[in-house]
Amino acid sequence: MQKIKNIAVIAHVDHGKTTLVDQLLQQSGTYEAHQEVQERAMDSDAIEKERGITILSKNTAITYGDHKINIIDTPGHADFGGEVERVLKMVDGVLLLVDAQEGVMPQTKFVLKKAIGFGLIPVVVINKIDKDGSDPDRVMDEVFDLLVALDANEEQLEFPVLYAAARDGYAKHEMEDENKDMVPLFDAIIEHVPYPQGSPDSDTQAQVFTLDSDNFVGRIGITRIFNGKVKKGDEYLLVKADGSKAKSRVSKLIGFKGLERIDIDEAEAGDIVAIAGFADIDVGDSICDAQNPVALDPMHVEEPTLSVIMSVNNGPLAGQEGKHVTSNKIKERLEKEMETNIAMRMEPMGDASFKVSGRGELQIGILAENMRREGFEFMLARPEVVTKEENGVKMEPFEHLVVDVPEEFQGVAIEKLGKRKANMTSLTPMPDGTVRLEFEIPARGLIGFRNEFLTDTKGEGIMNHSYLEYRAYSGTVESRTPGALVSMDNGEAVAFSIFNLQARGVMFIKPQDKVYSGMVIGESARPGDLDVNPLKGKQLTNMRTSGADDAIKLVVPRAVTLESAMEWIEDDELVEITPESIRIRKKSLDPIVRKRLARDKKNSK
Ligand SMILES: Nc1nc2c(ncn2[C@@H]2O[C@H](COP(=O)(O)OP(=O)(O)OP(=O)(O)O)[C@@H](O)[C@H]2O)c(=O)[nH]1
Ligand SMILES: [Mg+2]
Repeated sequence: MQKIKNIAVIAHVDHGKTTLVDQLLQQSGTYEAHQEVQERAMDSDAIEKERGITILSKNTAITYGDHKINIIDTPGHADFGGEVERVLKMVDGVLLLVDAQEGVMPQTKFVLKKAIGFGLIPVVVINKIDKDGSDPDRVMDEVFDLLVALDANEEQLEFPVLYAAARDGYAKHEMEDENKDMVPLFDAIIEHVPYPQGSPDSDTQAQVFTLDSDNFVGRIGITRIFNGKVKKGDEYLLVKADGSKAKSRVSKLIGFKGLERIDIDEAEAGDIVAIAGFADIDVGDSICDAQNPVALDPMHVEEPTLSVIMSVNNGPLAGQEGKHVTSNKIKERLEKEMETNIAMRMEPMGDASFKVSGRGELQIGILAENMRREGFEFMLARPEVVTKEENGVKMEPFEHLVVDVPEEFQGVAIEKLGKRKANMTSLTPMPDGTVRLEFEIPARGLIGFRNEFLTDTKGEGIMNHSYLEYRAYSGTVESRTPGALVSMDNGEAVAFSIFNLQARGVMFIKPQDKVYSGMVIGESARPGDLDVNPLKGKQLTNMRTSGADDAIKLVVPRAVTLESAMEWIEDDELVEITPESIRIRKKSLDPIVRKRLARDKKNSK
């Protein structure tokens, strides 16, 4: 039997997980000398590459000496925390990375809490020790305190620690040691991560933790084998979470080797392999011995906390830029997404709209971004938190928020967060002159906060949050103060009028952009919406002749991105998304209807 170690790499976003996996791949000798590992090789998806973040967890396998090490790289962003939770059940150890400067962050807490809960002993890697502001001793203390706070047992508190610069390819036991290679980390994995339990001679039990698909063989389940063997061509019983069962043959068995996948005939307890041949295989399903099936516990995945209504684009520019615009097409696409993305939900709402729920704006934003790249057009409404009722009490999700701000902005950050019902739990001056503030805040209070926070801190503030728990509903939370500049006409925006409107606020459009009546073209400097005309102005020919107009200087408009728009909009606004444009509009395009609604709202207050 092969000696196997199964590990997951976990950390807060950007602390260097994927970079570390690159180095482990490179230095394990899994590759021939001439093969080069691409930077962040595991981030294989287009959006992952572009944004430099991991969205889906992925696995690879390396050989080190006489060991096979299965490594699962996980996403660090809080919205994808559900992925991490699933993965932890599949491994026998974790590498917990912590940035030697940033230290323990919200998602460090989230993932470590889960790992401790599963009884895993973390191999702690203080990473990025090459950074100027790094302070490995302080960070090490933070990790220790966190483990104590999480009720880690004595064995877990004896965790091994390494100091590393993943990017530069070295890890070491003591800061004084030489910067050499990853050998100390490899050795720590072999020494501290337990061997898989289970026996190859027992009845087969395997569990699916990720899905994949292949044009030739269909759905593929990436599984961890806990007991027995899985052989190509043999028949097994697939047991689903709801208890339903289906027998089928393994049509293809795939093993992992570095970034390659290889066809294999057999795999046994302790290993991670990909299995094809089960038509409706899903995450959490068990693959069991056909004669003596004993299913594994279904996986617990935390429920979505945020939802947004997606609807057919019905604005005046609808259908001009996208290929797929109908409600049927959107429904089909969403249904397909829900098959593989188990952390998300979709519910048709009638009148050509759908409620899409997930763990955060980024998760929903990435689905929307993928859809627009595939040629879809649609609209999104303002995200809402998913509330629930417990013993007759209305509950809402709370987040753990950490903001790092230069000292001079501490006051404004605390004040603004207070209005959003945040409760400060700690204030720590950092060595670099910034202050680290920690809060517990209803997730509702965070919607739209990022923009405001960046403005208030002149772009110098950093904020990070991750899901905490459901708590009692905390009443009204303040939202966006500035009103919208709303176009009152259809056509192409004119430079001269944009120039005049600049004094009224921040523009979202540039000359020649298509606009329509009811479209939001900027953020007003004051509260309350303002109807404006971006088409009015002198003809271009006049502009050139007039000396005064030559001085027209247009400020660069604020870029409207999918996520910034989702954060910015209010209840009576929508984001219009097409393959080419992101526009913001009022729900009601008719100015008279809007006035009436605004009046009703005022009267009801
Ligand atoms: N200075 C320094 N930078 C590093 C080191 N390791 C990684 N980085 C950089 O940190 C950034 C994030 O690295 P990733 O490997 O993508 O981090 P990650 O933890 O996988 O990020 P997510 O998957 O999005 O959570 C990249 O720009 C890396 O080049 C290091 O040892 N030192
Ligand atoms: Mg990554």
